[in-house]
Amino acid sequence: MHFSERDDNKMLREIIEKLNLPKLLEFSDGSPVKSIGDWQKRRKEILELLCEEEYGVRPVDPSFVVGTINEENVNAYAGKAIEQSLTLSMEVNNKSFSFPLKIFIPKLVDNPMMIVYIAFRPNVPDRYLPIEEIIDNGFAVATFCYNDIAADKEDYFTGGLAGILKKGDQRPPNDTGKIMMWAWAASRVMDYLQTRNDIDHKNIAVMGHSRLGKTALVAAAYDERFAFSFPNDSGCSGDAITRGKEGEHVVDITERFPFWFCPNYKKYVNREDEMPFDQHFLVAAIAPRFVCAGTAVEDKWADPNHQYLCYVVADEVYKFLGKEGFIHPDRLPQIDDIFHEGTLGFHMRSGKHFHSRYDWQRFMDFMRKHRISG
Ligand code: GTR
Repeated sequence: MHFSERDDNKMLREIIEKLNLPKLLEFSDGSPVKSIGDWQKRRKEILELLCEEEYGVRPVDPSFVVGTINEENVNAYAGKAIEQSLTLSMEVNNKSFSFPLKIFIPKLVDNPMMIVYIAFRPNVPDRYLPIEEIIDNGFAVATFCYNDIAADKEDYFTGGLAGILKKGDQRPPNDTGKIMMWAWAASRVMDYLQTRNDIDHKNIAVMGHSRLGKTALVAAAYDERFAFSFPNDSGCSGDAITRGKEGEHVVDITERFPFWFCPNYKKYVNREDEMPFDQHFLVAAIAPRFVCAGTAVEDKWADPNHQYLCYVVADEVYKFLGKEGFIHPDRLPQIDDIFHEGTLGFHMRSGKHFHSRYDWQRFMDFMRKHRISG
């Protein structure tokens, strides 16, 4: 499926021009990005900016991560899968930190592609994680519960990783927010996965829904070992362009969930036009790797139109790097749209905010289609 209007995109360009977005291929001092080397520097600049202004400083990588298998069922799901319960242990700030991880490996497939799923709840299966269906599709899964990293509530950064990183009573302006902590934990799972020989290391994805879709984007932006990112219904502060969007804004999200972000993000409450970034910076920082988004037509709080526009705009960097980028028609998304041809993918399903099996099927389709060989 190719769209002849693709290079023109007149209608979408008009919408985007009005948003007056900060430029991707221009350094913060105004000089242009002219080469791949320039882009690598620009990417660093973008990642630092997002740390400073939105998600907070990224914690340092631990010097080691050890995975201990506590329980194993080699005949799980009617004998189709190996199921393991593990503990990942590491040292952060000279203190030990550990969290539980579950791994599912399909037995009938050699070298399965792997999805790191950042979960709301520790139990598997879960309404967002239909594990048997995923196994039957030949994918391996590694999953952890975000609350085991840092609690998703205002606990004044006293527990878990947040407690270990805490610097004092007053949060510094660029203090690490919890989205960044959950994303950092996905990288620790990646550290551990490097030590296994039963998965396809070239095709490891990170996936999450909603606040954890935001997290899946941050995880892939800061860790180039993730070949794919699948943000589902990630919306505000995830994959939706903030300027001019419907539904949730910086004012809403920072009021209800200040602990997801660094304190600096609050500066932009009702001043979003002054942000030196927008969410296309986050998606572009993943280039040239794959990102495929799930959206829902009734999820107005996230705003599927502005999610779509984010990929339309981030496409510029993918093209600059010689990739296909986002292949789409010159119009806003419609119900049942699936755009999977390019490096950036997108679907919009019927219904509300939810991580449905339909979303899972589309993400698995995308990963099969773009599997990196060798
Ligand atoms: C909402 C929040 C959204 C989204 C959602 C979720 O309350 O405003 O940004 O993250 O929670 O995670 O389900």
